[in-house]
Amino acid sequence: MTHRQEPAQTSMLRRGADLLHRADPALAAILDAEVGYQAGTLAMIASASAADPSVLAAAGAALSNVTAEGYPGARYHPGAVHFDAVERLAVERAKEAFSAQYANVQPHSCSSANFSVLSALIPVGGVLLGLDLDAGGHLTHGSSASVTGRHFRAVHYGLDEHGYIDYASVAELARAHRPTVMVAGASAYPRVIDFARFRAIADSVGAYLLADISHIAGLVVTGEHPSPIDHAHVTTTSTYKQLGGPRGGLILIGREHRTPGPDGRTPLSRVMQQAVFPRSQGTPNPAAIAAKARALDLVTTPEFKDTARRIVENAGALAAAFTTAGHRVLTGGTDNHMVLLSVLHRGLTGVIAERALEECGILANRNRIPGDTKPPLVAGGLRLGTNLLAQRGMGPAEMAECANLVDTVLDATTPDDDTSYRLDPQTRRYVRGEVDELCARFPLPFADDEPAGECADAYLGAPTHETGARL
Ligand code: DSN
Repeated sequence: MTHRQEPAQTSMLRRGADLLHRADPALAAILDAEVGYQAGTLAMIASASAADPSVLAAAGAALSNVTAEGYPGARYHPGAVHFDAVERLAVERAKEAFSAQYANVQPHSCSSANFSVLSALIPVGGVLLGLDLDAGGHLTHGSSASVTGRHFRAVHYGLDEHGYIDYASVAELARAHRPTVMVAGASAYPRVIDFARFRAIADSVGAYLLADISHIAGLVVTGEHPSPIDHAHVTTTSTYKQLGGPRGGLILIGREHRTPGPDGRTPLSRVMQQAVFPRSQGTPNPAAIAAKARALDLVTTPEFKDTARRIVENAGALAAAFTTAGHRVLTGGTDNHMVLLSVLHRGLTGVIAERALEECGILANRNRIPGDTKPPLVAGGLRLGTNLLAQRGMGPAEMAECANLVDTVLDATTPDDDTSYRLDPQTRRYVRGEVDELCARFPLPFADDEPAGECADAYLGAPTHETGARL
């Protein structure tokens, strides 16, 4: 009889986990507590989702030990035979998932992907047109706090009086400043982005269009949001947000893959290969690329499509429940996974709302909103997302419960100034109990049978900031 052996990678991961517990119990205890914390926390962080355990296992692969600059078949080191196969698989899956003609799976994040793309297309001092950070843009879209706002002359468009992207002003700014690249994409924008309209504006001034779909990539893959792939010259995304992958980024190109780059000759696909390696990155992360390959397989499943549909449905229900409860929902609703509230209208600041909710086991982050008078670390808005709620299997009915819990906490929070506050202890206990019950009723898909919210709290003590403390 043949003895059935445990596969080598599985055995290594199991031995690694055992060794970690024996050799470094302090670290292992924190990592275990995190699993319990995630299981027992109602996370409504718009940029988060839960990676499938098979994605996490791939991210821990022995492949991590491989050093191999370059691309499959053209490496600068020997010993990349399996890494070549993995990277080719990841590229094929990325192309298939997004119906793209070109994919680069090496960027360590979408920030680094954006920097690679922008620095390949725009000369130093050239013009970049992107959404303003306060209007929901991203640091890497030309913020003065980012290298993209220092190497390039960044011009920013904003929102109209209803909170929607002001396309007329995008066209006007494009005409006035003649950008080399326009960026269509956002970190805090709850409405559909009209990539075709952006492309028409880009064409009218001869600009390249970069679409950054980090927040909505899962909706794009499943058709819940229109795809930019054939509208934009280049598309970038994170892999850890809605795609449920590892920390990392992708660069994708659709029908423009043969379009010449800035030198008028080299096709954009080749420009992007060089833009990542050697221009902005050295060694890629082979295990992260394996994990991307795994996640990119999962995003084509019917289960993922169903979750994406529920993400959008839930966000609509959440926005409606907040509106009914008297909150000011920016744009009056949402088309994607995100709901933005102005908590200034409830006499609170974003940081106070964030911290009071965190005390009760609810995670949503402060966010600056259009016309915000508060500094970035304080902010006047709260950004919530439904990715994890949908992954837990919650539907519209539970969104009313979630909105009610958030509303209850905010109502029981009394600010002393912009950053310190008092939260009624009875409300804290009540909401924490409701959160525990909700999390137990709708466990994370990867959770085991032991939700450990309170015990995680007990191990780690208070959150990393002091409760109610000043910034
Ligand atoms: N950290 C991301 C977000 O929260 O939107 C942006 O990169």
